[in-house]
Amino acid sequence: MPPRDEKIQVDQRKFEPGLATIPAQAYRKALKSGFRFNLMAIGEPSLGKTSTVNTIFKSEIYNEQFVSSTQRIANSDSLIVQEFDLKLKENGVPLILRVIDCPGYGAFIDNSNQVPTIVSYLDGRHRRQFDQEMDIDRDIEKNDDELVHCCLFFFSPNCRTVKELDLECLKAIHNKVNVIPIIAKADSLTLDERHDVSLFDEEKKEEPESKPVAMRRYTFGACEIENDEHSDMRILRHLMIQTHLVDLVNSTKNEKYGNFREHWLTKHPIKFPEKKPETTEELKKRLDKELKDEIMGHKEKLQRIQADMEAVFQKKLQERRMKIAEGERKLEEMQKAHREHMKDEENVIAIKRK
Ligand SMILES: Nc1nc2c(ncn2[C@@H]2O[C@H](COP(=O)(O)OP(=O)(O)OP(=O)(O)O)[C@@H](O)[C@H]2O)c(=O)[nH]1
Ligand SMILES: [Mg+2]
Repeated sequence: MPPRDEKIQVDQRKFEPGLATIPAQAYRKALKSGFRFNLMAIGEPSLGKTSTVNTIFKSEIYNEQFVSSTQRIANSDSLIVQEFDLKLKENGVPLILRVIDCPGYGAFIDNSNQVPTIVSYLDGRHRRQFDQEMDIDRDIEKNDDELVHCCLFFFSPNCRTVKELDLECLKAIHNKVNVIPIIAKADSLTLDERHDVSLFDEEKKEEPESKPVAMRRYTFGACEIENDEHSDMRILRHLMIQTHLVDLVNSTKNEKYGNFREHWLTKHPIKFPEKKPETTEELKKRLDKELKDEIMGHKEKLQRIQADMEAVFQKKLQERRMKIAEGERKLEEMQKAHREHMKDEENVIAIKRK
């Protein structure tokens, strides 16, 4: 007898049911439904939020509908959460990008209501997701994930320590959204200062030299945005879009939204309507009623069957009667024809006798 393991081993040469096509199927489905990425940017005025998001996606994401912090400060005394959707496509791969900006963050003398505003926005997204899941008519194919998948959090380069407001905000949002901290305008730091706060460490890739390069010119030289020696922009884009976009989306759903869901359900457990236990009398009544209904049902069914059978019988009887009447009519015609024929024959014989 062969050893147990050998018995269940599959011959790899014959084992080709088509598993290799599964990734292609997933790819086709993903292309069809498209991808969604919801990106938030938080930071004090003029730290480069707009410039950074535009540079990451190599597009003019922000348009005239977006309010800058300067406009917000002039027109109001608090922050707003502003969202803007746009469709991007690269080599046939569609992405719906939602940029969520918070113009006015850290811009006022009293910034005390700002963190609650951001938290309530994030909780609102989670709550919406939860309500959609609980909806009896939920459409699971619909790609309208509105959770915030990533937050670029900008720190001012001029501070020795993290500001009170930033700390409060990070504490409040870190378990609601994936946060990527960014030292804004790091090109204004010296090399030593920059080394101390370097966020990413990745292999460098050569860019073709002939391409035009985005850069900032200073009296002392130029800062190339896509050059890893000068800026972490290329590495940030690589991490956020090329290697970890799906991870960010999934971890938001599984961990961040999962936290909210667990917390929410603990606080608001789903209550099913309580049913009072039946008394013996009620049980007897219910069973009697069910029995009566069943007997009535059977009687009605029997009556229907009898009526159907009667109708079929009457129909067949009618057909048979008509057939007999037709036969009689034909027989009469034949007798009549025969009588006439005999009469003719008699006439012919009488004539011959004369
Ligand atoms: N030195 C330097 N300047 C930058 C950088 N990014 C943006 N800037 C400049 O900073 C200024 C403000 O940039 P924005 O991108 O509008 O900043 P923002 O944070 O969106 O500003 P608000 O929306 O008003 O809060 C512009 O003049 C940019 O050119 C950077 O990395 N380094
Ligand atoms: Mg801006």
